[in-house]
Amino acid sequence: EVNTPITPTPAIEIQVEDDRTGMTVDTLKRAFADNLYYLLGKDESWATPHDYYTALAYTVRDRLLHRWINTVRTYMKTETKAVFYLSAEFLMGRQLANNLLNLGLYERATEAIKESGLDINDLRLMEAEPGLGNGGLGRLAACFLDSLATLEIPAVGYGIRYEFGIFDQWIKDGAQVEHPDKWLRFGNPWEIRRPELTVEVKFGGHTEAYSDDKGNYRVRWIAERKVLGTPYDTPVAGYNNNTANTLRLWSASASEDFNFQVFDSGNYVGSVTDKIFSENISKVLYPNDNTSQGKQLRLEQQYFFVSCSLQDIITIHRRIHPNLDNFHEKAAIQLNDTHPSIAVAELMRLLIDEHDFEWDKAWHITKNTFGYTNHTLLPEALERWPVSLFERLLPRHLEIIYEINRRFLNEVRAKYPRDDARLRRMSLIEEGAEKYVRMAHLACVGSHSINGVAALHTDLMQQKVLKDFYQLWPEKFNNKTNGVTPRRWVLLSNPKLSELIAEKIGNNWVTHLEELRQLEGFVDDPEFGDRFSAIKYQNKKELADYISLYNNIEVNPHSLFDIQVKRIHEYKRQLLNVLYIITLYNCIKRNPQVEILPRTFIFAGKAAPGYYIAKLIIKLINSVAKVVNKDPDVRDRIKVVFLANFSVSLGQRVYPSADLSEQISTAGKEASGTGNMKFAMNGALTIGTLDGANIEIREEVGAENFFLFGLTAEQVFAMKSKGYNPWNYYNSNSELRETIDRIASGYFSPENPKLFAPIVESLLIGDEYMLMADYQSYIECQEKVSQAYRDRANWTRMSIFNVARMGKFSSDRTIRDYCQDIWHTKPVRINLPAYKPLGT
Ligand code: T68
Repeated sequence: EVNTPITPTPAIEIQVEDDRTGMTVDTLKRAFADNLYYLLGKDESWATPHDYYTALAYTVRDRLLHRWINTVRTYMKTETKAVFYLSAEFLMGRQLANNLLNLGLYERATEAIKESGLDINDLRLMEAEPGLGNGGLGRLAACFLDSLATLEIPAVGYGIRYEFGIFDQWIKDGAQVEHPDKWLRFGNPWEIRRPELTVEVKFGGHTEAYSDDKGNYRVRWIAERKVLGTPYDTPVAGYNNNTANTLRLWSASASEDFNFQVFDSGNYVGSVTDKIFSENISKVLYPNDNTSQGKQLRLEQQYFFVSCSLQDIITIHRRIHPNLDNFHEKAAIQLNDTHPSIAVAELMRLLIDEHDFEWDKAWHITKNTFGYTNHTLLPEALERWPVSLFERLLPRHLEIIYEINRRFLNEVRAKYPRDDARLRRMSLIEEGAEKYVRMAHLACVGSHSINGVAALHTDLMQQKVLKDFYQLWPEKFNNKTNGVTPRRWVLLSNPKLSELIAEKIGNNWVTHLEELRQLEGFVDDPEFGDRFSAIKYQNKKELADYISLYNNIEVNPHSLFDIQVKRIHEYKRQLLNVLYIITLYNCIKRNPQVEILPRTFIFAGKAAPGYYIAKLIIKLINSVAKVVNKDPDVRDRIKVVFLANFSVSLGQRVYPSADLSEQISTAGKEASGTGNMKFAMNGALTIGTLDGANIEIREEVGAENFFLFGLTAEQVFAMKSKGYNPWNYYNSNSELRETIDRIASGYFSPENPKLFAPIVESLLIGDEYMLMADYQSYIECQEKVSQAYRDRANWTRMSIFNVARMGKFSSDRTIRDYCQDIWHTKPVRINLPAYKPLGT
């Protein structure tokens, strides 16, 4: 069962009613029936729920196509600058309801489906979620596409059409088990394949020097193999406007003529193997977030989609402009982390080798085209590729990178004479037993803008990881604090709250989130407060039903819903949350009569399949749940729930149901966080450290409406440099000692008492993420949370302040800032003429 969103603004109408573009209930109903019959070849005697979903999806897609075609046509006529967002991940979430909402069609489609004897909520659940991302970075790209379309900015998202997205997570005996994500099994009605736009991508081989007919020194790249990239386009509708931008994802296949060469030599098996190698490139999403695995196939994926995309952008440019001289004036290409940073070398190669540019002019265009967004400071996530791998896979690019580096180091040398240490630190090549190409350095040198994703993150980036680059080019650096789209994360996920807000302040907040400030006028209105908290209760009840259905655990919707949903990672410190649960449990075991506030602890999140400790933390959460949930002393006052297979869709249920949002990363480690924003926008209070965007959220909502604890980033660094010893905390804090001893004793794993020893060890030896240091502060802060929740009226007040003051964290604001400071792009209004069929 899913929520019914509201449509607060009247939809823009188009002038002509016909089966494919008409927006009335009757037209929609007829189109739905026709699509079922003619596209799927079914009627009601055969159709499955999935068929009905597909028929409705095609009905919506037709309406989208009309906007899409007009958008593309308008962009081709106007010569304004466009944004090209290159990202290895786009975590789009389900499309049906979001498209209905942005088109202003939700209510009429609901009615049309109802008149067809069906329930739109059943149909919505049939859609497979396109999980083409790991977490924050991929979802940010999706929120950005929504905002770009809503702000009417010409934009294309470029990425990879993975056949298998992020794995399905099952929980078996409390542990994570990965299953392949077969999201395309029943087809994808939202995409359109464009075989005529297929491009070729080369790999391997060697380079040759030659002189052209003017006697110029030139290089040609003789590749060893070629792969084809075919684009699949998905329209991205703006909210309540006529814009439909494009998400263009590339799928890899074998290049036919290349295979024939192998056939001619009689190597049949070799040719088939080669075909499989080619198809492997877009087969599967690498399931790591915030780590770089350094696999050859991953570099192949990166180069594949970058080369396809740049060739495509150049083709688009050349349809409108006579040459590439003004490329950087018409195209702003943003690199979503370093995953697409090979684009710097690839654009240079295309300009010099294929479009006859001289180095300096090509470099000017390249530098002014690219912007680079950094998403992490964690050393294990910084991408570096062995030079030997580069040489084998991209020999021409390695030459170009060496030349970029030679010129760059000359510039550094000129500014900092006799500073060899600095040259070594800044070089694009890391020297050592094995040499590496540093992709962040390539991205910095090849871009005119380098940005972090929250104020603290940008600061630390400038002072630590990219310090030398900041000293050399301070003007390139800027901050763009992340945001999330209020369309999906409030309007679609929390229809009841949206309706209440609309009743009080109208609908403008959906595209101007700062207007939520007007809700502050209602904080002392008891009627508003009651309705606000009744909505939270309703949302919690719905999540309780979900938990009952999928986890077979009964939770009390009157208890405090304390929720931590995000990727499982040591730096995010799900384990600290568990330590608090065990502390509470110990407290109850010591004195079963103790007064404690009823709480439901909810977790969800995937662990990278090769991340041993993260998977063990999942097992620990479930093992603690098993003990706590059934212990009669607990008397149902504490419940622990791990929801399997966290996803965008599950997030849409979870964020609106939270009382408390856990944002407890070690200060300095979480670049921004975006879940923190989704929770607060839906009225959850945050318990958090001064990390990432938490700092700015606290600034906005007010310190009195935020539960702060823990060391600051500065204190973390100072403590580490003095020599941090977690044993001091173990020895001096008896509550902490009991908590750790409880895990170490095997109490939660009687069948294997040593099971969690590696977790205990991670705390007592090194404690990289300083859980021991923050423990006491966290426990005390959680006690304040419990006290605060007892005064329900005041809690609701604080919760309303959170919703009212989250305007800054709309991705519309973020995108406006990117447009103004980095991309220099302006909106293009799309008008929607009546559909005029060919030949009429
Ligand atoms: C996240 N990064 C940041 N990376 O951790 C988060 N990494 O603080 C921030 O809010 C978010 O980006 C958006 O800026 C990621 O999500 C990855 O998923 C990732 C994927 C592949 C390789 C490395």
